[in-house]
Amino acid sequence: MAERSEEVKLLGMWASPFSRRVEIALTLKGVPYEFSEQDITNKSPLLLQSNPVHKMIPVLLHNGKPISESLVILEYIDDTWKNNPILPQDPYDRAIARFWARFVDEQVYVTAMKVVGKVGVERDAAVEATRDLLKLMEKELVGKDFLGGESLGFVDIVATLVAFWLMRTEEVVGVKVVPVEMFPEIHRWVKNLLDVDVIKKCIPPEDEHLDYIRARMESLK
Ligand code: GSH
Repeated sequence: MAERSEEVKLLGMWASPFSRRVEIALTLKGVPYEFSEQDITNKSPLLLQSNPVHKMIPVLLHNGKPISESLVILEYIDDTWKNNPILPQDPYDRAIARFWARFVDEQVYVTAMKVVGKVGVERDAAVEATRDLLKLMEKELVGKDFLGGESLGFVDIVATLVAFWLMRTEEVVGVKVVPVEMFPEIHRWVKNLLDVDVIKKCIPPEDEHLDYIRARMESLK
């Protein structure tokens, strides 16, 4: 738990899967925080000053000190507030968790973005490439309730991007990237996630989120 004198502030954006990861981790730890909604089309001086390298949300301000990049922030939270650990304790298991987290961001997210950004044959190729990556995640879930094992962990928090961003985006784009027949384990995992109170509390409400994704896609045309 955060000490009373601690100041924890999250510069985030309600619809961002990266920002939601940080909210999940803070909520799981029971750390009280102030949420500061940022307009990423008109960045605030505080955001620019706190993350001068990437100029992106999320940024966690802990007693005024900024930490950027959601994976780095998650590790900082786990290192700072020791209750309800997010990463496994064993060094090998920690390395494997970090490996899959990077896989989600560097492979799945980057490839899935092309499904949104491309049309025609290029989109079809991006759908296939995303599915090839998700098949690896599907295999990881066999016999497990969560990517972290028996309970929600680091990789699950990171992969909420697949559950609540990719799987909502595909609805808006109108292309089923993760069909249940092809990915039964991923769909079972999404159900398990939705049974976790912290997740229920921390994911963006579906209707508003779908409207947001729709509007954002229109604005990108
Ligand atoms: N790798 C970053 C992380 O994990 O924190 C990605 C964060 C990110 O993509 N943030 C987006 C952003 O701030 C919002 S979802 N975009 C503003 C911009 O690109 O200028």
